Amino acid sequence: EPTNERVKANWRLRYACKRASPLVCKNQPLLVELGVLYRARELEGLEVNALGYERAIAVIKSYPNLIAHENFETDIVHLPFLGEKMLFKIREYLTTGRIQESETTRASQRFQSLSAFSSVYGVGPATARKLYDDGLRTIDDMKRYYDVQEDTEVPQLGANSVTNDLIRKDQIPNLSTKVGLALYEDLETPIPRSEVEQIHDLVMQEARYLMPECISTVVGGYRRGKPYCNDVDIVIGCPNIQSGGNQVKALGEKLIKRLYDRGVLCLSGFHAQDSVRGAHLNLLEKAMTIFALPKNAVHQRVHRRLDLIFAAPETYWTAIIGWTGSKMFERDLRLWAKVEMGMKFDSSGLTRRYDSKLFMPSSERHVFEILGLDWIDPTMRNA
Ligand code: DGT
Ligand code: MG
Repeated sequence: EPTNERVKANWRLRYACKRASPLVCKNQPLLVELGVLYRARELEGLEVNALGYERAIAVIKSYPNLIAHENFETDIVHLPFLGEKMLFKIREYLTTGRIQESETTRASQRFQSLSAFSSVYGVGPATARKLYDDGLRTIDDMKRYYDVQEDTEVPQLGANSVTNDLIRKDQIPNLSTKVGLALYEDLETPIPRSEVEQIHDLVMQEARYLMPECISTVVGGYRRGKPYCNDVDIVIGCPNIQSGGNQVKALGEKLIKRLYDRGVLCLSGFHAQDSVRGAHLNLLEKAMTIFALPKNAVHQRVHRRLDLIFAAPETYWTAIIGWTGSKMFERDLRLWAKVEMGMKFDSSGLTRRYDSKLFMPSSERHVFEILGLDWIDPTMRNA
């Protein structure tokens, strides 16, 4: 059943997890302009300022009508998170069809360079700024700086497992930057839905060989309906897995090994989940990998970032919600759970705060129910 009428009428509310947010909204061109301003602040490390823009963008995404002079005073000035400065920019767009600051920003060398640097796998805004301050301007500058040439050896697909058994944790960032640069063109190429599906099919074919009863959901932007994705995110669950001990991780490691043996992985590392604490210990494991479909596939040999999330039964549904996104939807879901419900929500589980009791939801809908939220279809979670 699709997102209900009540949620569709919720565009005035502050929590993104209570609003319907389509992938593309009526005011998309305005959001593209505001998106530049958001990105510029994020790249400059102005986090509070960036969040303000991110929230404003999310609020406008839920507004069901085209913003016009007729509804500006009646609706827009009353939307949450739109302060004077934001309203000024929207008004500027409304009257001139453009936002001056967005155009200046887009044209600036600094913005272009920082955007390019931070589009490399493993590079965040702080590193990007440092590179710019060191005089670098382009991806080619960056390739020289990191000593990545045309013939730089990228780990070969399937050649040898590069897992955290072999690489020290502190070497991973540098290694991933080098790999990110060596594979820059591949990793920049958007992934069409049909290729996401092929990758999912292949991964699950191998997973079911190890555990016939395991289940999976493709999450991330794919699940929110994006026609092209930047990476592939898959949550894999196993109804019969024991939550104690290391069974979740063991399944993950075995699957990674099989994928190497099939020649479709060239890099992987396991990451401890963000909330590895108390009740959630060993319930969720995440492997970040670089994957390419085999030679005979329709879409072939383009390196793709593939994140595999392995979940014990207790956390399967919260992991799915936590990894479907969007980031703003997730942020407000955590906030709602904490402030309004006295609960703690994250990908690895849903707990009551006063006694840390872990809930065991039986479906994604059940998680929404426990949180006292109306159901929102994944395609309407693009806050
Ligand atoms: P894209 O760029 O096409 O891959 O778009 P998304 O929305 O798939 O973005 P992505 O893959 O970075 O993340 C998917 C969702 O998963 C995102 O909305 C938030 C969540 N997520 C990403 N990284 C982490 C993480 O390290 N821990 C947790 N708990 N959630 C994460
Ligand atoms: Mg993704």
